[in-house]
Amino acid sequence: MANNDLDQLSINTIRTLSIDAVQQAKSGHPGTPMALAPLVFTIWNRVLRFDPKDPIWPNRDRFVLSNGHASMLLWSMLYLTGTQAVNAEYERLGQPAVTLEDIRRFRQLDSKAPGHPEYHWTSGVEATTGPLGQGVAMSVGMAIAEKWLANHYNRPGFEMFDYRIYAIAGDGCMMEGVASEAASLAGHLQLDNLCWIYDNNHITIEGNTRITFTEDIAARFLGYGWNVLRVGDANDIDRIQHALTVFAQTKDRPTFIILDSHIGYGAPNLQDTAAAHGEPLGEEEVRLAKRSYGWPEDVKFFVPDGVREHFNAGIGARAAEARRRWTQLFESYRVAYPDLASEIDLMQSRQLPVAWDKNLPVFPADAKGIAGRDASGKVLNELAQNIPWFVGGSADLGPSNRTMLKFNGAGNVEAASPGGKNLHFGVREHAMAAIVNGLALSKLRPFAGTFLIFSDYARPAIRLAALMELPVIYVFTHDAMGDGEDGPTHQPVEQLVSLRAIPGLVMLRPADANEVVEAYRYVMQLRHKPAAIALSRQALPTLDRNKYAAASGVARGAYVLADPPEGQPEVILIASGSEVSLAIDAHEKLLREGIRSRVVSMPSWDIFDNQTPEYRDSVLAPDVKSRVAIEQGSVLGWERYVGSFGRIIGMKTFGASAPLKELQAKFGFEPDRVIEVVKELREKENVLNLRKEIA
Ligand SMILES: Cc1ncc(C[n+]2csc(CCOP(=O)(O)OP(=O)(O)O)c2C)c(N)n1
Ligand SMILES: [Mg+2]
Repeated sequence: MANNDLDQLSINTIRTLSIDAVQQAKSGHPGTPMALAPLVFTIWNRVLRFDPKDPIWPNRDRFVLSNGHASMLLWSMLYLTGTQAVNAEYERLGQPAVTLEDIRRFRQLDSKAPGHPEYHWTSGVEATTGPLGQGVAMSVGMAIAEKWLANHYNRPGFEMFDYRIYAIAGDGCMMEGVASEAASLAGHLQLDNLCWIYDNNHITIEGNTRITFTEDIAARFLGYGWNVLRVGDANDIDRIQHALTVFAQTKDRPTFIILDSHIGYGAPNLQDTAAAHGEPLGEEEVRLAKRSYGWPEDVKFFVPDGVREHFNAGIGARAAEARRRWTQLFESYRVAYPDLASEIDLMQSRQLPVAWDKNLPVFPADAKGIAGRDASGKVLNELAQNIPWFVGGSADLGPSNRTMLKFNGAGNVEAASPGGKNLHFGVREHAMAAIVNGLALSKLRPFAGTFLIFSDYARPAIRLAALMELPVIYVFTHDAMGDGEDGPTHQPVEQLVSLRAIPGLVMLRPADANEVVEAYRYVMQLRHKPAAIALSRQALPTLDRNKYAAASGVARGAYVLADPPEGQPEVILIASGSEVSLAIDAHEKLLREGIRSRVVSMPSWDIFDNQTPEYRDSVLAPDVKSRVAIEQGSVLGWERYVGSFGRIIGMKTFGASAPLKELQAKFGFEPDRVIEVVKELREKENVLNLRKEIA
């Protein structure tokens, strides 16, 4: 068969696999795979340097399906190219990433072809997508990472990194704000390794985009500093290939290709309608669509002879050769630059170099103390010197978040110096969080800073980091009312509990400078989890660790910081962050009054919840009912530690604009208030005990 015919046969295989899978699942999105099959075919079989035999080869091109609802495009490609599976330890498993059986079971439990692309679940998926806008925003992080890697590791004659990033997106992605934030930064950084292809089909769920989306998108991207191309016919694979060639030759600008397409292409009654977007075509329309492709009408999941071979001869052969040459080159690189090569090895498996925690500070006891953010700044500056690929920055709050890396040679990531360590995200929290996901997907170890209150602006991408199991670190300063005069707009209330609610996100709120160090020590060793560290703006006393327990207790989520000198505790005070030293003050006063209190520092709920029941009971002694939790955040959730008998000193309203001292008084974050509550609890317990005795 002529190559042209094989091209068309392959494209129609992608289309019909997608149609059949959606029909079988009785749910899904057939229209966009039908329209974009030629695009995806062209990228994969003619251009993409992705070796199906090794989907984690470091110098592979990246393909991101930002319109994740069109996931059948990806499942078709992974199946047809015979992409191999790898596990979380980055070992090849000798089995396919996606089988035809998975496609038959599209969207069913345990199928490797789920509703949307899921990184970590299906090999060959470069990023989890589906929440629109996230994929394209992450692709900017991937492009920054490629530039960083090339700048850092390439040497004359050794182009170890020179890959490109392709992202496909629809109207939805283009309407989402995060795409604009990310595109603006990509233009500024002149990321010429990045290509977005926009599926201009004029259709979203509610109908034609004339009701919502009529901007001049070409002008918009020209304004961002991108090269803008147009391909007027999504079925013209030679034009598509030509545009991709222009992209490859374009320097100093990312490329934006506007591709005019017809959603539901080939379905005579549904093409160009919103009905083709998100529901099965229906048996009759499936038949008609197949007829229009010249396809057997009643055969399902049909893969004609020659199609898989065609992919083998295209992407398979091309990428295998590229990987072979790269692997050979890397062997010589290993001899010429052993240190750099071993760095690449380590980062690829998300490991840390030896002595990664060298020179971490130890803070002496100090009643005046130091702010959480200042301690964090010192730790970040040590870690970044010990771990070459530890990079990060803030959304324009660096001086305030103390996230600036200030040592000699730290440098800034800029178009002319992409190998710097300080990223300046601008006032773009959402893109920042998506971009650090892209960096982490590229195996850099990133951190991102802003005020805790603005974690709300980044939340969709934080959630995806957790879902993707990426070891991203969020440095959230101004974690409570320390922001005083800035008022309720800047004072977090519900942020801590809402971040704690994200499955898999490790949330830490250290109590003093040494807990900050221990928090980072714990977090840095995570390979498959993101972590957020909430840090104070104001100075917190550095606790005397000779008098109180060691800060290494942070690694267990909560620990007994102080106990009565003798006898069992009768009251437990549980606190996090800035409220721990307040609890200690209350504890010392209580002891003087003859009340035996224990203070538990609880920087992290989720780490504590994962300890053994024995350990948890040793901290929160089950027979002590009088418990008080103290945290400058929403009271929601603390019941689980204080029980129905205990009390919570926290926030039930927004804060207020005033100096911190006045706010502490107004909202009850003072030792005397704690003591008052403890006494009420003791009273209540005595009454109950009396009643029990009488009964
Ligand atoms: C952030 C977000 N909001 C809403 C949705 C629900 N949703 C899925 S697809 C879609 C319409 C997308 O239109 P477009 O990107 O043009 O896709 P097409 O139908 O053209 O494939 C919407 C609103 C989503 N997935 N993510
Ligand atoms: Mg659309």
